[in-house]
Amino acid sequence: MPAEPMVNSCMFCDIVAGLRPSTRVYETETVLAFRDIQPAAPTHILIVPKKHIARIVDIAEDDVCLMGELLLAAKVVAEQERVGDGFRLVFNNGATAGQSVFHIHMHLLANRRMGWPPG
Ligand code: DGP
Repeated sequence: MPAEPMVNSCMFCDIVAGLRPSTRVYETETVLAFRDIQPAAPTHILIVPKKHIARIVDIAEDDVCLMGELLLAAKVVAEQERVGDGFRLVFNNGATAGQSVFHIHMHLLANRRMGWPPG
């Protein structure tokens, strides 16, 4: 059984392609950031590679730069949102960890108190 859905049924691929509406906050050639539709914090932004990769465990060596670009995008978005002093970045990998959309996405959460350990 495949571990990931078909690319042509991926909702984040659709967002990247502009086929599904989203509130975009930042974009480069390789990365897109948009507001989460179900915010878990006053500031909740998803940062995704434009390339379809289902899960962190599916990253290949060729993707190392791209994953760094996600972090660089997080820095820029945090500055844009004026939350540079305090934000949390989260990747959920796999349904057991709470991943519900199988296109890698980094959650940027801010503007509320963060507990530790995370739930
Ligand atoms: P995760 O559970 O880690 O896979 O996070 C998926 C997130 O994606 C979740 O916080 C809700 C968000 N989400 C799901 N569908 C859409 C959508 O169509 N648009 C936007 N902007 N966010 C979505």
